[in-house]
Amino acid sequence: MKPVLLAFHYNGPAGLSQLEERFEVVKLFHSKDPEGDIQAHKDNVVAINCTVGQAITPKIMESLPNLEIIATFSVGFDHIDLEKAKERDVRVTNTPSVLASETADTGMSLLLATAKRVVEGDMYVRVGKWLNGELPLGTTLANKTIGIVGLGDIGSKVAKRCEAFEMNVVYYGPREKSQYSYKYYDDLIAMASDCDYLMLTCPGGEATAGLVDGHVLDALGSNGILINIARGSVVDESELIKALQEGRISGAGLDVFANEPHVPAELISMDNVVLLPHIGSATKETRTAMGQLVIDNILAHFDGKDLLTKVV
Ligand code: 8YV
Repeated sequence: MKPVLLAFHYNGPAGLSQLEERFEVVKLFHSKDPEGDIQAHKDNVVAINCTVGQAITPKIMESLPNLEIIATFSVGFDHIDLEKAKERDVRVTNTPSVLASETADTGMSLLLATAKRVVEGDMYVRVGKWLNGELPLGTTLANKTIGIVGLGDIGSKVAKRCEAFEMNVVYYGPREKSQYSYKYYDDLIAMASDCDYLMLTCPGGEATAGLVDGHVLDALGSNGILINIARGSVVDESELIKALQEGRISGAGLDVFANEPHVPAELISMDNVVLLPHIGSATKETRTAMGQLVIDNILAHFDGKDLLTKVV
């Protein structure tokens, strides 16, 4: 009998067939009764494959006595209880570097689209408004200051792209990174008040929950634009809505939300906001590379090799 892999996430036909060579794959992504399926296989489950939004709770881990590894199809791991994983000696892996450039590109798409009113402009042409006059002016990127919140894998790729756009790059995070010459702030409000644009690229989870509140938005100011490609939880969403409604910031480009896939009606109704359905890493090439990295981590673990991208 093959050991069982609980697949919360569908890793495509090629990924599935690689996994099926080694495991009995329980396809929870198809299941009408995921709880029942987990219970039916619980003693044989050795691996979990999951992604963002699929909470791997202490309760799930406790119900799987032989679980050895959780491999998430994401760089973020705020949906996995790491304390419980450590306590139970369960490995956790993610997919960091393979998606960094892609996600940075999504951040730049949102930055350009919001500042230069690209989506609004497209609609302007389609509904025939151009016939009656010009679209209101956008905002320049060159020579403006962008503050990056979290200069990690993705944030540093955003910084490089912003340099190519002739922007002045500064950053905020838990510590200064000596390998970069960008100006570092240990105070987010101070940084926001020096910035035209704020781009969030930090991890989600408790440490960053509500980091961008009304005070940070006020510091960014009425000409400022917020871009979020991190997690919805990093921003106090109701404060963001208020700040946009009251003109205390100028606009926002958002790929992530507090309660995905639900997006507040207030945001949907605003012209100065560009909304994306969490597509930071969503290209065929990048998703294929992420899927392969998930599998390679799982196989490395069961072959007794070092994990490629270990979280714990
Ligand atoms: C998801 C993401 O992996 O990597 C992350 O942390 O948020 C995304 O790239 C993707 O949405 C698949 O669920």
